[in-house]
Amino acid sequence: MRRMLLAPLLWIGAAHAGATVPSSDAAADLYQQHCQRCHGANRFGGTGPALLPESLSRIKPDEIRSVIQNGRPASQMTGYANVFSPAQIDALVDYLQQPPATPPTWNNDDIRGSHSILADISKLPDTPQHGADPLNLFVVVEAGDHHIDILDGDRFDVLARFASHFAVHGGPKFSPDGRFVYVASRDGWVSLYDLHNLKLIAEVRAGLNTRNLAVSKDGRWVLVGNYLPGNLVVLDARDLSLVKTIPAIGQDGTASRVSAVYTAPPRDSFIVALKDVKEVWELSSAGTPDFEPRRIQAEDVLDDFSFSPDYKQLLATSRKAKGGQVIDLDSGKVVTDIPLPGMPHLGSGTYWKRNGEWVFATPNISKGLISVIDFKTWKLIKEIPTLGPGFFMRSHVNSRYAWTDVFFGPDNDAIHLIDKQTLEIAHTLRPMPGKTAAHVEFTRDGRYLLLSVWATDGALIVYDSNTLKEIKRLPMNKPSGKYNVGNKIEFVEGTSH
Ligand code: DHE
Repeated sequence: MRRMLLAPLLWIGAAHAGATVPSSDAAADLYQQHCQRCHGANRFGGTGPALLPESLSRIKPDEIRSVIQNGRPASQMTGYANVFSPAQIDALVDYLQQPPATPPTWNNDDIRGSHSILADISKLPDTPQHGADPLNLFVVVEAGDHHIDILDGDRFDVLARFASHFAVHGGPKFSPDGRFVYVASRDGWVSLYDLHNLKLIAEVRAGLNTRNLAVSKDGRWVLVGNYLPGNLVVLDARDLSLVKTIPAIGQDGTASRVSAVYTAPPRDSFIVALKDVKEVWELSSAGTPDFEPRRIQAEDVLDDFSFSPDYKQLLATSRKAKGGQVIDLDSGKVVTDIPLPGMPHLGSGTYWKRNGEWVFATPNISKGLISVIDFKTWKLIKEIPTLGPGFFMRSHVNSRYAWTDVFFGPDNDAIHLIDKQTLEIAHTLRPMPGKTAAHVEFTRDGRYLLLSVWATDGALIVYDSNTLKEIKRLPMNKPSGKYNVGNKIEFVEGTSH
């Protein structure tokens, strides 16, 4: 709406600007009018990535121009070709490659200075105070107004709602007993929330532009992966105090951003994907860890990855390579390439058993198809055409179907239910016609599932997973991800890890 109101004014500006090349000040003004809402006033990043020479250095100016003109398929970035004149776009491309007025730094003192303890855990009861099943709670991110809801997974009532930091992205992670949840926002804030007492415990800003976080197997450490500064930040999981920062620097000295961090419970380690150097890192979290990375050479840089069910291999994806690679964590070797033609939002793929064998399936964010891959042979079993590219796919061991969205295009209100054995689309639902339907998560027993209608006047819809009947509809403001405590702490089949 905001953009539509401004557009006519900009057309006048564009015609005017056509004669002369806009100055750097004019580009800075355009940035503040149109870009800062997502990319941050200082260009340090927000919902969108940081737009700084450091983060853009590997991208050619023509590519930056094309993204401003046409948008970016795998993200929320839309095209501005009808808003800016070509000269204005050129000026913006140039502006974004210049250092910002305020240099982007975030050091250990900044992290410590941002840390606050909001409640004294030692004075809080250590049993659930809400009467609901603590392992069947849901943490629901309401992206529209930056809030988080805690939902009773049996009655589907909201038990608590609190403000999050700007643009929570990626799955919140839990302590092994399910009492604490750790939430990261794109602007670097990490929050610690007590699900027994429904209280915020602590917060810290671990970076300027954060990718995601992981919690160690024993629940002692939180590892945060940052784009800006390109580093890993180790926090004490009890209160989010800073333990250590580890710059993401490749063996040859090249500085990198961190794409993603995950915990690998059977290995008692963290696995780290690096975005600018061809390395995967493993950091042991066993005993008293020193957090020194073991470096594994990859064939390409990694945007993200999924684990095989036994956590021995990574299915890694790279936007540049337009495909995937399988990396064996024990041998530290790349095993093979895998056909993933449409840039999956990989952490959101899922796996299940078909004819007794594990299969992996993922939507692709730039192609309307689901890739189904055999975990043993790494061969493509099937590409299932869908009504459009999607972000997420979820299932449960007790569900016949894997649910997957059509996030992009005219059919973004559709949800496909893929039969896990026949690999055919068994049903297509349209929960709220005309509004994006996306991201489901099952209750702990798999009997029900919660689906997001991703709109300002959206909703969280509860379905019976067998009859597919709607059980309840809770109005919500752009509900995005939702996470079941029991499913997450048990790392169950069908959900994200
Ligand atoms: Fe995500 C998870 C990366 C765009 C919503 N997304 C993740 C994770 C990664 C990732 C690495 C896993 C983190 C974890 O769970 O610990 N996402 C990326 C991208 O690289 C990409 C394509 C571009 C970018 O903007 O960074 C991207 N993601 C989006 C969106 O545009 C979405 C739809 C809206 C938003 O919030 O920005 C989006 N991503 C999500 C959600 C999850 C997620 C809801 C958690 C899924 C889950 O079930 O665990």
